[in-house]
Amino acid sequence: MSNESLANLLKEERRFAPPAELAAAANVTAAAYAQASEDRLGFWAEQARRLDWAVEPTETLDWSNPPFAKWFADGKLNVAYNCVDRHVEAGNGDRIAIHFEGEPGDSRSITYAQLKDEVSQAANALLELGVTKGDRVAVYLPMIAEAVVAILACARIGATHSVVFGGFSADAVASRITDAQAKLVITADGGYRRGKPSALKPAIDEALTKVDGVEHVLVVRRTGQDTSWTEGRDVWWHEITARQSTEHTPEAHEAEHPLFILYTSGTTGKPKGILHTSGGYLTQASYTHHAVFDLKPETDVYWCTADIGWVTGHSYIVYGPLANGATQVIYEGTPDTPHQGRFWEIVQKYGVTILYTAPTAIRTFMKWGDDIPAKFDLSSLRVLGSVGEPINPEAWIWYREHIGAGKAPIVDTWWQTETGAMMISPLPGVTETKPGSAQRALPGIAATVVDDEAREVPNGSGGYLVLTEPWPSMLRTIWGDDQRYIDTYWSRFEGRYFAGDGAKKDEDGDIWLLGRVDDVMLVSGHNISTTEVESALVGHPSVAESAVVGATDATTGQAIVAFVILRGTATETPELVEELRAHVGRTLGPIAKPKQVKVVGELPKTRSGKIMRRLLRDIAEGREVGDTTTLADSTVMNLIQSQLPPAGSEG
Ligand code: 6R9
Repeated sequence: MSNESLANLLKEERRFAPPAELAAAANVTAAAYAQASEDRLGFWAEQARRLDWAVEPTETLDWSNPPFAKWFADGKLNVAYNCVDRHVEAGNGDRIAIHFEGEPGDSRSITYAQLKDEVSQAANALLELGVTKGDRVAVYLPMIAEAVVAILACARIGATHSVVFGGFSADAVASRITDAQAKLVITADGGYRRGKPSALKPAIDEALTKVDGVEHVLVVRRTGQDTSWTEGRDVWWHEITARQSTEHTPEAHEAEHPLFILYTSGTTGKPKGILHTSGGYLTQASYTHHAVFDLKPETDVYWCTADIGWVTGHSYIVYGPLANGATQVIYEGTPDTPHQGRFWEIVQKYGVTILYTAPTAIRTFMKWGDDIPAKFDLSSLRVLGSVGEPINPEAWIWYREHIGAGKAPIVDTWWQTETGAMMISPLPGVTETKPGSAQRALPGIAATVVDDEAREVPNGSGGYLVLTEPWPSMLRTIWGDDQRYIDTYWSRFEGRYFAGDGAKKDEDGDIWLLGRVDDVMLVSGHNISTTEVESALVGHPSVAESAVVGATDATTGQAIVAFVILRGTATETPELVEELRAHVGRTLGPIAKPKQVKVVGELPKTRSGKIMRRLLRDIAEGREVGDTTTLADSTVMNLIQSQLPPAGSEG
């Protein structure tokens, strides 16, 4: 089944050569692959020179105690200096670092010189509040410029930040603060979402009734809403920063100094505190941002639509772009406030040239209709990125045609919180792209697909994605739990990093991601990937989105249950449900035909847009729905359940 279905996926495959103009002036050419494969460590040592080091490293990789890596270990640098000060010193202080666009329509443009002053003041404020190098600071903020300033201020003084999604509940925040033993929390009164102020501080107040050790809460005033106040503990950001000097001398920190902890989005299991350090992380974040987006800092306007609380916000809003001196847009709100063209209005307003977003957003835009982006001038866009999930070929083609004017190359970037930066992706000036494939490991990165016995699979076959060599921005451990780090990532296949994703290599050796292995279904002895069935369903003109799970079945082991959201014009009928089942059967083969197709209005997703199939499995198997703390919208599960007949009454 698996090879056959891949062949089906590829049957209608189209390939797109890089635009000649882009290729001719590309930051990175095909030569990079050859250079890196001849001397991988030499290649990364050269990339490390993209940064300004206070003490240049002489060592590249120390892998004497695997899986605990040290990169550039005898070097010293200040990450915030690299992201801000050095651009000012190079004469680019007047360049815009951040165009902030608030949801209500307020906006503010911040130059690198201003950013340097604000980061220095915030760093001085943290010092005044008793935060020192090695302390942990929790950050719980909306998508506002102060989030970037707060993160860089921590980096500057060597405090390790732990950013927690603004959408997480008090309990989720409390457990993360406790695990990291944070000394200070930076939050805001609230932020704007869907046209109204949404409070943040009450979740911190509640969380702090459950944890010890937090001395101060630094509060950014964003919405001006009423905010309860604990005298002596709470401090207004604007008051304390205003009285600080704009001078702060950045100290050089060791390359392996802990930069941040980020708890994984947690579609399954107890959250893991992923630890990233400084020099190797910044090297790869900077290099990949330069190579994969072909960033020209003098002329490009870059926009990553991720939330700052997700690793994409860390590596591709804060560290990568700012290390590279980029001008970028940060948008606070939702894509449909006040109207469904808000993203395209922002692209037009700022002349965005590089856009980085997620497949879930692209499918939503498809659902809203082609006429919406068509109303705006998107001609500035020259590179389009995708991240977070496999992008199905239909969404890929739509993105290219309706957003990229049929010209802009799409870079489908595979990576994880754990990898810190991009690992598998096309290069926009080099790769002939294939809709739906992340294609090949970036220069300096070693990835392959193996079977159960850790044997590399031949082209045209599927298995598990593994990384076979250490890389500079790799996680160093799970905070406080080295054994769990070993067990989770390095025990499944001896000496190799197990990513937890299924993948296939096509006849050219290009990699196609197939979703989390926990989600793979076993139907009558056949492995079937949720991604492939979902992709087939979304290929039907009536389907906007879908999520597929395997539910325990007495006859087949697991049976395929598909949840679908219909497109605006389609209505649910027994004939349509039958037609969708038949459509999957025709596309992938009869074995992949869903046993049930359930039409729903919404799908449960994390704030970063990943479908929480675990919760759908609970529904499909008639169980009580499990832990929903990482869900973006906690009402979704009730909505889905109310739309469906009780379990057991059908199929
Ligand atoms: C950056 C990020 C990691 C998981 C990863 C995989 C999925 C991310 C993808 C992709 C297919 C892509 N994923 N990018 N799958 N193609 N381009 O998303 O980090 O939140 O830790 O999630 O996301 O399953 O293992 P994180």
